[in-house]
Amino acid sequence: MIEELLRRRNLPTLPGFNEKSPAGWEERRQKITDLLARNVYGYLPTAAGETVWREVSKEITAAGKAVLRVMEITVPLAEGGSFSFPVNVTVPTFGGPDLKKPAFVFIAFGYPKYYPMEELVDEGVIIAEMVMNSVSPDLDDGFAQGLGGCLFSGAPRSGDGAGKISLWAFAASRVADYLLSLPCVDPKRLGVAGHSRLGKTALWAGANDTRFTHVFSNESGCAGAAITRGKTGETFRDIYDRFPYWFCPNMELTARRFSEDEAPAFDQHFLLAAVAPRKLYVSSAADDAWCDPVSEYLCCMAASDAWKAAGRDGFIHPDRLPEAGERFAEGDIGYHLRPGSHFHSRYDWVRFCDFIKS
Ligand code: GTR
Repeated sequence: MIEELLRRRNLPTLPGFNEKSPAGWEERRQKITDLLARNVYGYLPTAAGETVWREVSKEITAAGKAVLRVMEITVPLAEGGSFSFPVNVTVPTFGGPDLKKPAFVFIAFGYPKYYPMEELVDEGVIIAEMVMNSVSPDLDDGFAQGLGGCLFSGAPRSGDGAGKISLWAFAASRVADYLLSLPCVDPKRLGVAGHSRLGKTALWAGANDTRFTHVFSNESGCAGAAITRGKTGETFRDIYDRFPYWFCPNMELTARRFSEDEAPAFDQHFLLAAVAPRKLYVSSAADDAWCDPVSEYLCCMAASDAWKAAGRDGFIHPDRLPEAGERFAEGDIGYHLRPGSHFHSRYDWVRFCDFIKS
């Protein structure tokens, strides 16, 4: 029954899956990220050298259970000059500074309501919180401020020039550069996580940087973890009309083609597949009609082929749609449908922690 729902979406096949002797997965994965960079998000900027950092401040936090360090991260840019931004790194103190712990790069709005810090400390995970507006403001600034200003100086971008999602994803990788230098970070459990527009960003960061071993999308919906073909709620047209600066200029044509029934030869399961064979977690909320949880669930099913081709389990799920409150996380793709509305709740975070720790 559920396969039939997916068939009706008429999705394009992942690159190489129809060929007799397809190239290796990494080559096909690269093809996928190229396609998405050219048509949706734009290419990430290029670093001209190693990331460096310095400690700005340090304090004990979470009732003495963790250390919070504010770090300033600096990356030299291929365009010349360098760009710096702050990141708040919370490290639980139990087990000492050398006990390897799972770590998340959390690409954040900066609202504390989306981040139950003390609970995460109790889960024993490290959180490096990077706030989107300190990398590039979430507004149509003509790419004149922040990282965008360093790259484009307000000049028009090329068709595949980085949108804000690519700028935020690039910064997430620079935070990973720092985390991977710490003896307390377990490089086999390095996550990247975000909610909504930043869930889209987390997926795109995971597609571009294979050092992220676990990729977490919370209610990312349109241009995130939801299939575009047959999607209800927000469409590519809606999102591009309101937030053109999240994407590359070529997204204009992509949005038009999706709305005129000339859909391009990709869909969002390509984005999820670009995480394979690493671990992926997609969370939806039952009342989040704008995101469309059904299209997120079907997208996980469609992407699962990329894991299966590598001899892995992919997405293990029942032959039906999920009920609110259900979670399927035995395979390489974890999924839950939280009761309630669009939010990055404690419920979601606790399940992210279970997944990265399992
Ligand atoms: C909405 C946007 C969604 C989602 C959301 C958010 O307005 O249309 O795609 O990204 O914002 O980020 O909160």
